[in-house]
Amino acid sequence: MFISSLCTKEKSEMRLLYFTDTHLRGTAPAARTDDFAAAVRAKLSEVVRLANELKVSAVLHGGDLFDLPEPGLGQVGEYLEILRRFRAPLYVVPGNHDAYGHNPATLPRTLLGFLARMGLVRLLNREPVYLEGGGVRLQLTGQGYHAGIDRRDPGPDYAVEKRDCDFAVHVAHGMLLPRSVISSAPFLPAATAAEEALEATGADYTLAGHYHMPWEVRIGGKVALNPGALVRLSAHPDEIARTPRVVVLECAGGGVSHRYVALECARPGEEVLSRAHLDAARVREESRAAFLAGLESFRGERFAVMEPEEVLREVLARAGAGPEVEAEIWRRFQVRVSSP
Ligand SMILES: [Mn+2]
Repeated sequence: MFISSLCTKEKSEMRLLYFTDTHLRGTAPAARTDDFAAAVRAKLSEVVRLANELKVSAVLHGGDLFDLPEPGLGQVGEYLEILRRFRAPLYVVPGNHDAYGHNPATLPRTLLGFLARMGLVRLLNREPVYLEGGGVRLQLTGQGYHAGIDRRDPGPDYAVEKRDCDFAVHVAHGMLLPRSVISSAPFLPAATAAEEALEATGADYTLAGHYHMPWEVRIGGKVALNPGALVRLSAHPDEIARTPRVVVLECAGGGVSHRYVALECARPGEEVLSRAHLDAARVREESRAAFLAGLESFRGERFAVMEPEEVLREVLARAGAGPEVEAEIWRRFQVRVSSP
């Protein structure tokens, strides 16, 4: 009797692992100075090891699994080999980068849609999935990115009804942010206040992806959070300063809680991100502008057209070269033009 109740208590728990915005791709971002592919492989391996060690019931991904609808399969194939080692099913909401033109209707012809067809990932939508284990019944829903998200009432995208379960978790790929962040970032084209979403939803946890910086809002017993992108792609100072992490949700003893796990393999931002490419791009832009300005003055002041023959004719006329020199120049010009 005592032993059986102990066992029940011990078993009465369920864990989930959540990570987001992996942006898997075949090329390295310009801001990265390290062996990017090796860094991504190490991160994914650590996440898989953690999920398997914790014996999670499901792994959740908040979208932008891929950086492109059809990323390079050589590199991404290596990443997927690692992700296949999750012992628990991998649930994903499609992010804007996973689809063409940010349009979820294009998913069937994307890599994410293909993986879902093959049964290698499961796409989460508003149709609830119920996970049961250790005396816990958990409701899982998702909302992928679409053109109207964050441009309408939060209800249809961020609010779910909690039905016939102990805990409800909703995963969404959209610009869900704390009010304080929205008011300090007026450049955002559209955003939804996490506080409003929490008021509207029945979910215990609302897990967001899309914004790459981490945040968390708690109202009453409900939590909305974004652990931040798993992979740092830009050299924004905030990106350099943060450590990529995942979230572990634990349902136990009648309650649900979460903790962040920072990736051990993630190196300090200064070691893997550089702003040098931004400086290089600025210098390139300046020299391009200078070149175009020079070209414009060259055209305007000296030559009406840029046809090589016309320019050469003009130059010869001004130089006052004799007929022999001119003939030789035209001969050489012809040779140059006709050679590949
Ligand atoms: Mn993203």
